[in-house]
Amino acid sequence: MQDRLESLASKAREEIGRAQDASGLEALRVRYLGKKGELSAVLGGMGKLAPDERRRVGEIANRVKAEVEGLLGEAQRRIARAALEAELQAPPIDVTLPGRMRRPGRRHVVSRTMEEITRTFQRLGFDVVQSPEVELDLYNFESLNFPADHPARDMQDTFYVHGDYLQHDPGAIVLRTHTSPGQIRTMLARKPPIRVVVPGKVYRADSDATHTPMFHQIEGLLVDRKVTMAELKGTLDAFVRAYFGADRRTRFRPSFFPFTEPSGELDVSCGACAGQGCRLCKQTGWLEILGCGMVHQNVFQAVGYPEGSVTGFAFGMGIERVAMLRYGLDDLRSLFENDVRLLEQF
Ligand code: 2NM
Repeated sequence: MQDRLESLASKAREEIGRAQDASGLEALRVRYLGKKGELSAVLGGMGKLAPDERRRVGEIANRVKAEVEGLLGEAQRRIARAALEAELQAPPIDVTLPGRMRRPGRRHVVSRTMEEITRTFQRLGFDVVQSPEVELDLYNFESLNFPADHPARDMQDTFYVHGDYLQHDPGAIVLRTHTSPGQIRTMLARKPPIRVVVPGKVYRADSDATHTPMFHQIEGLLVDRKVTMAELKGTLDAFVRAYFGADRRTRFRPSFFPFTEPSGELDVSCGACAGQGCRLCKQTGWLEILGCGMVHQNVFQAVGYPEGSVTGFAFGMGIERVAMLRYGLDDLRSLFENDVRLLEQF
């Protein structure tokens, strides 16, 4: 038994001396001193010894155990020292190196333009309303005084989700072709006086240099008793000067829309040439920016406002078009190609 203890001690000296890392050392501690370790295995036979022998072997066992514990502690300090040394020898971290820059993104120019225009109308007292992009024919066309055979209702122009345009079905479901159904919904939900703008995406089956199947609009509506065209002109004039700048002039021309009578277009003097004529304004000195008019009484009737009880004005503009005029872009599609070289410029 004494021999076995001595050989255990010499094996432990050698193995612990060779240990290279903390986990290897822990495995050795378990193997020699653990409950089911080698020392326990040897001492398991002590019960059979005579009392004298037992005392003698016990003393040796205690000495061996103490030695192994000492060796383990020593080896642990040696390994920790080596680890620190290795860390100190490694190439130092250069704390003066610049960090890896993350370039911040930015809002898309269309989103920005929409937000700026929306904010301008908010300052003029308009509420901002959201409305569904998937819409009933009833709200997109029927309530807006579009006749059953109006070309905008054709499959060539409108995306039908459900239903057939040939049936002239007001229950048909379409992707809204303008945000006007948002104004119909507002009139159905509120009582005059009403002052709202509805910004958002609209969809038309159209695609070329100046048209994309999805684009953005903002439309406005003001309804009250005895609203006149003077207020329409004054409001849109104030918007143009607030958004484009105090030095810009405006001009109204007659036009036609099913949902307004009379209807008009608003031009703003060209900012690139101060109205002298250039490429941007096609030598006219004017930029066409929105359509507008006095809301047709048939529209009020469709939302249940008694004939003659109120008047109002409405207007609508294409965000992409305004952004192109404001920033001098010549291809609408460039706004949707997501080329960062273009997007970064705004
Ligand atoms: C435009 C031009 C003129 C318009 C009319 C309405 C409603 F719902 F009140 F009838 N909403 N938007 C309107 C009027 C839109 O866009 C060029």
